[in-house]
Amino acid sequence: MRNLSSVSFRRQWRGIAMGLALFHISISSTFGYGATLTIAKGVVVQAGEQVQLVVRDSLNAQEAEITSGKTAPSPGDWRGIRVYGSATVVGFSGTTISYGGAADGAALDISGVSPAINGAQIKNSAGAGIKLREGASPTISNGVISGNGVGIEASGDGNPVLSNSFITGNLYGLRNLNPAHPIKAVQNWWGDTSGPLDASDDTAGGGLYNPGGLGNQVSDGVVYSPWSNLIPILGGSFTISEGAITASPGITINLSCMTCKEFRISEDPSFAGVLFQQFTSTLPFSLSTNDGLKKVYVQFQTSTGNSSQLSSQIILDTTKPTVTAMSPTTPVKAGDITLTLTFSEAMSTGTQPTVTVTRPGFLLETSYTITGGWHNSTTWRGSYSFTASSGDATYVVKVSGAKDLAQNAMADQQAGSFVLDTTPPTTPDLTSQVTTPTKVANQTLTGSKEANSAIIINNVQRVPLTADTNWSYSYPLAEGANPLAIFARDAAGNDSTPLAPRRS
Ligand SMILES: [Ca+2]
Ligand SMILES: [Ca+2]
Repeated sequence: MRNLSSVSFRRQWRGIAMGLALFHISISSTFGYGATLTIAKGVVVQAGEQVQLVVRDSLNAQEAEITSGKTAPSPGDWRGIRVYGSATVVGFSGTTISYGGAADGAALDISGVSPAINGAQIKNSAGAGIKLREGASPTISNGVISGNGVGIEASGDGNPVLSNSFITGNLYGLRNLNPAHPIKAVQNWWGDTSGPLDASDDTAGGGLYNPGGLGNQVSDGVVYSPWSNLIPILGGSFTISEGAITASPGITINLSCMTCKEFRISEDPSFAGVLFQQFTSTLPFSLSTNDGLKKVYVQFQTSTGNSSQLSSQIILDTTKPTVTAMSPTTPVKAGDITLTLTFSEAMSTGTQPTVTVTRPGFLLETSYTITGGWHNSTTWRGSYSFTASSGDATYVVKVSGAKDLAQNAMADQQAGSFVLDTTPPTTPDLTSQVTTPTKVANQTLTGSKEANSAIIINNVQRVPLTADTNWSYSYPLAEGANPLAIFARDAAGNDSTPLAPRRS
């Protein structure tokens, strides 16, 4: 025997298949501080022959499996888990412990402490499934205790409580070695509606007697009545492999239930016309074909005919996303141009679209790739630094490769176009005579300009952008000197050189 205590301090076992534990594993505070082992959901611990997991401090076993390391396991392949009274925090939640109990031991042997054992499966132990000693008073609920030599064996004067559990297929169900100190075990399923077999008539002493019980056997000192006439539905749950959204109506349902015999699936909560089928852990299912939010209902049923129902939901989206808007829409001048694309729906922001702007040419078109990223789930922004040498033209924006949340890829799309104009307008002309000095406060200024340009006088747009080639403006003079800076501005925002400074 060898202790691996030093490796187990404050350790978490995660992942799948821990491999084989070849030696006894002791969780104990040899060096003066608390040793904690967490066995996380999904971990499989395979115990080598005669291995025992000894808990003197703290064990948090979640939905993990602790089982035989043999490919063809059988009861008694390993010893089991021994929890000593020194243990502080111990819990088993959804844990499966199987094929332990070698040497007439127990899969789970607890002395003097009272861990919560909820939703656990204790199966196929050669000896006891659970052994309770020295006042151990665990609460065992929603458990499956099956295929063991003895399901639960209690000695001492503890007050364990067993409820809503499935106790079948054990050579002996629940044995109380100290019947003078009864154990509370009502509302459990013992394998038959007739209840557990209690062949010992101790009714004279206040005990129970159920010689006709076809379920697992119980000893005196077990308060098993009332028992459950129905198999409890334990661990019933399901998930949809595809998650919250899918691009295809064909989905995969993953089912789990420890005690169910049958199930059925439907988008109809009344399951009209849907038959129960034999329980299986994975099943393909076809959603109704129209896009939208689908509610999926699963009903679990046991062999006693009771059922329970759960639902989940998934969005079916078979529609490819598109770009619905693009900016800029007006002409742009040289500089960093920000291109904004608006998509028809929330997008998968882990995927970047390929965005190019293309200048058509007689022989060869020129393309620039826009780099950018998602601004939010529906908006993508990128930029490119355009110069006069980029080439003035109408640029076509092409977008491809973006995907929606269901991973539908967009079709290659021409999202729109914009004009790059890096050429300033010609300097406007001023043909009206300006008399200076003057006593006329409003001077009408007129002249010629390039079509599609505005006239800016002293940094204020005085004449809006029009196709006209003449302009006129009544300029209000201030008292004193009125220097006039006049230039033209085109639609892209390019400014002409100003007219030579005038004074009025
Ligand atoms: Ca009895
Ligand atoms: Ca879509």
